[in-house]
Amino acid sequence: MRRAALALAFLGMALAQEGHRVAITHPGGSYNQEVAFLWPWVYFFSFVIFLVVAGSLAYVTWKFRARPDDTAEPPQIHGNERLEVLWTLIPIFIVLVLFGLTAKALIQVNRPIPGALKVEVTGYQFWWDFHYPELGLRNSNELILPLGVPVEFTITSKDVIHSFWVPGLAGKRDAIPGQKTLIRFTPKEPGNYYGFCAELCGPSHARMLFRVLVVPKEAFGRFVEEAKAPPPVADARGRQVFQQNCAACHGVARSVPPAVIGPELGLFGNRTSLGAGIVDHTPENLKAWIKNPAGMKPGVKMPGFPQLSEGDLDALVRYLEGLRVAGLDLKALPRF
Ligand code: HEC
Ligand SMILES: [Cu+2]
Repeated sequence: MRRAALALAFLGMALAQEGHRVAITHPGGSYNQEVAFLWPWVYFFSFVIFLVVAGSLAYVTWKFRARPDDTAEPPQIHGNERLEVLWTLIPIFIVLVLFGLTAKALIQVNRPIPGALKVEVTGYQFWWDFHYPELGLRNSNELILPLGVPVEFTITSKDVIHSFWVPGLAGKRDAIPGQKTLIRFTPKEPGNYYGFCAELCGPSHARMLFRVLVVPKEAFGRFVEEAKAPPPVADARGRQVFQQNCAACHGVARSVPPAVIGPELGLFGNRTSLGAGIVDHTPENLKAWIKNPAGMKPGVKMPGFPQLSEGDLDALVRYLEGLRVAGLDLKALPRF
């Protein structure tokens, strides 16, 4: 009995955590703050309408129920002008109030913000690329943002339609090949936010995740400065293995190479996740990924490397883990 209660409690906690991860009411950013403001109004009017409609229906059904001594047809009533005017005017009023509030929120979230940090988001089957054109900086699958600084995202895709969605921060935006879509928001709470692809895009659509790491402004400034340096070489042999097997698809320059096929790995050592957010970043998961990515992600566009010797694999992992900037502890962030 106590065990069952404990299991239930854990389940509740797990659900609460999961719920929080995808909570669009979590006002982690300016966009969601507007949405969170709209919700109580919509709920309020919906509740009042529900009470009035369901209440009158219940009342009328009970009051005019058939009685044993009913023989003739009851009096037939056709139309009631006062009532009809009333039930036209009240909904019009409600619609106008909701329209006004929604228009205000829409204008607010779509207003261009001068001096906003620009980020170009590109969706690929099945991963995400993030480029800061003004900073000459590029990272994949994990997007690092400064707290309290407005950001303007330009979103596109290299293959099929994807959709960029971080429920804890803002609404969805489609990533459409050959087109650019826009979304703007200011992160208001530091943390590790979960992002999703919200448009069915192939066998691993559900495994096309990403993370948004909102860090204090000073930490972001340091990160940008440190990331300008060429990536360190933690293991010379590992680097050689990388050049021979991986460099055709993966860049490590932390900037935009001309033609990329796979995620930028120049900041890979700082990632909290692996395989576009699907598993935690550990050396074991990394080895399993390199040997057989398709085992973790069906339809993945990276070949496996089962032929690498244990020694080469270890060296490669050391090299990849070394591709990081110091002084950026992303694992300590609260998770939303
Ligand atoms: C043919 C191109 C190609 C080659 C060669 C290749 N990869 Fe990849 N790699 C990809 C693609 C595409 C992805 C993204 C897969 C996904 O998440 O859907 C990827 C993802 C990764 C990731 C996960 C990155 C992240 O942020 O989660 C790592 C790590 C990685 N590759 C390492 C390697 C290593 C090490 C090698 C060499 C042994 C290698 N890759 C060779 C195309 C390639
Ligand atoms: Cu997708």
